[in-house]
Order: sequence, then structure tokens, then C-alpha cells
Amino acid sequence: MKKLLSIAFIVFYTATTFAQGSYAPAQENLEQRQKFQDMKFGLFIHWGIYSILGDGEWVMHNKHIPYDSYKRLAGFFTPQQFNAKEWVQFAKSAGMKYITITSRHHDGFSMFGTKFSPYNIVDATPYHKDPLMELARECEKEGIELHFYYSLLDWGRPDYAFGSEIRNGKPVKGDWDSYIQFMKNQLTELITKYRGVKGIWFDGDWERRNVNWHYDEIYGLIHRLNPAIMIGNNHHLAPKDGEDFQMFEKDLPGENHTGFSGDSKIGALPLETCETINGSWGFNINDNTFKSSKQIIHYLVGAAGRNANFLLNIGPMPNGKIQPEFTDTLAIVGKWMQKNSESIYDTRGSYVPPQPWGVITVKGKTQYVHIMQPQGNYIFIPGQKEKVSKAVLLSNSNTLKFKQLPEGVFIYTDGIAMDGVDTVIKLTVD
Ligand code: FHN
Repeated sequence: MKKLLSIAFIVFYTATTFAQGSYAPAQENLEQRQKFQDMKFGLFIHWGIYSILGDGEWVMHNKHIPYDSYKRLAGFFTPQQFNAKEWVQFAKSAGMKYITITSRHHDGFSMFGTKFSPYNIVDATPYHKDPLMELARECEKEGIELHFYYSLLDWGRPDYAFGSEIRNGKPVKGDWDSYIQFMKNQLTELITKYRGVKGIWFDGDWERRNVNWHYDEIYGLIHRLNPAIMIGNNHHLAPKDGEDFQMFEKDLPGENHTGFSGDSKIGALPLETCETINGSWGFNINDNTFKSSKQIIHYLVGAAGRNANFLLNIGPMPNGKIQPEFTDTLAIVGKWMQKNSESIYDTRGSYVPPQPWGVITVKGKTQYVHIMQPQGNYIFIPGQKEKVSKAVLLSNSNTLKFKQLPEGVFIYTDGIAMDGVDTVIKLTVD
């Protein structure tokens, strides 16, 4: 009886401990979280065999292409003009500090050499090379961090059994244990073979809300292989135990234009939000809804002011080139970063919430006031707590007049040439 009671206690204790969250991030991970937040700006890349069709990464699903027909695309995928150096330079000159690339999207095609599926770029295409390995080497050389997007959802694998009813945490059809093991095997490859990888970006959870994804095992494995790795999951929910950052899709933290962000209240983890440079993730030949450099800068600044990183997505073409509309826009963003990046890198969001005129980013005793929507001859910063000793324009160090009251600070902008994109004022505070 005594033995039974102690077993019951252990079971109860373990269950409640796990329910409260058992993950204690390692020191390397805590340091990586700081570094991640310091980087602020990353390049998201959606690239796969779907790029050949120029209709986005959901083309197989949206156009009802049977899996066996879709798989033929692998036979035509020869990105001869892919050049890891060019991609990394493209990201660097835009002011980006990290790259997150699709290693495997929902179509199940692995864009890296893997022993665990023949359906991969090295074995199934005439290209026979591993672009992610080239990218990993180049990123390491250039001091750019590499993260891998990894889809949980798979439209083609029989063990995943897309469309199957879910019962008792598993698809009725398929072989769930085999699928979970497959993901663990691939994730082990991605973390151990590709030097320098610092993040895993999961996506597709939302397709099966009532399945057991075995996150405790998967996240545990990743952190055992490399405790520093930042795990994020685009499940559009509050972060789960074992995750290292919270992500938002097409919404700045606190917004919910997409309908995805309603259940993901802002928590204490580092934040990241992703958005597309046009309207598509994967290459879409028909999508001309290009965002302007000003829109992209505003998104970046808006994210930084809300304490989040901005991961800007491009879908490269099937030949491995990045289309000129993207390179042109990001060259302008890069020029802006050359002049203004001190107000972005290494900053955190202010306790002052976003205002009609813009946002504030903070680095130690410096606060950067970003005026993106000028309001007239002054702006008001409500609830400014620290005493302001100096206000200057970041662009030319000219001093600005200000008045501090218990309710906040007025900064007078009359007589100064406002920047059409973002007028940055540098406040020194005590
Ligand atoms: O279905 C995917 C989509 O293709 C793309 O990868 C985005 C990126 O955030 N995430 C999913 C939709 O939530």
C-alpha cells in the first residue's frame, strides 16, 4: 500500500511539474537569447521545388496536384545560379544579422542532404548538391547566424497521413511513431551536420491541434544536441514549455490583423515577427505587390519598438537568383541601416507603448525616438520616467528643445527637416 502511494505521488509530482513547465534553459541558451534580441533584423527564405511553378509554396495543395505528380518537380530542379556568397552578401548589405531558411516545407521535400528520405535535393534532383551546407559555411565565414525552418506538417508522407482522422493523439491512418522518429532523425542531422546553426523554426502545428507532437522529446533532443539552439514554433499560440522565443506571423506583437495572433499574448520570451516582401512566401511570378523600402523600414522599426526582431521573407527564383525588385528595395533598406542602425541593433523596446507618431527603442541610457508619422511642431512622450538631459537628431547631432513634465516629455520639432521615412531623435536620460 505504502509503495502504491509513493508511486502515485511520483506520477502526480511528475505530471504537475511538467504541467508547470520543466524546461530550464542552459546558460548558453540564455546568452543566445540576448544575442538573438540584439540582432533585430533577419532574412527569411522560402525556397523549394515549388519555386519552379512560380505560384507560392502552397501550390501543390492549392492546385490539387497529386503528390506523385508534384514529386516530378524534383527532376527539374537545377538551381545552377545559386550562390551562397551572393545570398549572404545580400542579407548583410541589407543590415540583416541572421538567415532563417526552409529546410523542409509542407510539401515534405528536404532542401538538404538527408539519409532519412530519398526525397531530397542531393538525391532526387539533377543538382546533386546541398545548398544549405554551402549556406551554413558561408554564414559562418561572414558572421551571419543560420536558423532552419522545419515543417511539422507533411502533405505527402504516408506515415503522416495528411487528412487522416486523429484519435488518441495520433492519426488513425499512417504511423505516427515512425513520423516522429523521422523528424527527430532529420533534426539531428540539421543540428549536428550544419555548423553554426542557432535556431529551429517549427511550422504546421496548427494543421493538427489534437495530435501529440511529442514536443517534450523533440525539444529535449534539440537542446541536448545543442543547448544554445533557439526553438520557436509558429503554432500561433502562447509559447509552450521548451521554446526559447515567441513568434508572430504578419503581425507586430500586440496586433492581430491576420487572426493568427489572437491566442498568443505577448510573453516574457524574446519576440520575432515575420512578414513577406510582397504578398507571398515562396516565389510567386504573378505577385507584384512589392512593399516599399519605407514600409519595410517602418515594419523593422515598429518591431524593434515593440521589443521584437523582424524576419523579412523573400522567395528566391528556382534558378537560385533573387529577383531585382527585392535586391533594389533591400539596397535602400541597407543604406538606411548604415545611417540609423545604432537605433536598432542591441536595443530593446521601451515601456512607453507605440504612439501615433511612432515608437521608442532603448539602449542603456539612450532612448531613440522614431518619428514615422510627424504630428505637427512637437511630439509628446507620455509617461516618460527617466529625466531627459539631452535631445539631439541622430542624423546631424543638432540639439532639439524639449520640456519635461510629470506626465511626460514634449519634444519640439519645428524648424528641423523631418525625414520622410523616420526622424530619429536621440535622448540621453539619467
Ligand atoms: O503555411 C505556412 C506558410 O507557407 C509559410 O511558411 C508561413 C511562414 O510564417 N507559415 C505558414 C502559415 O502559418
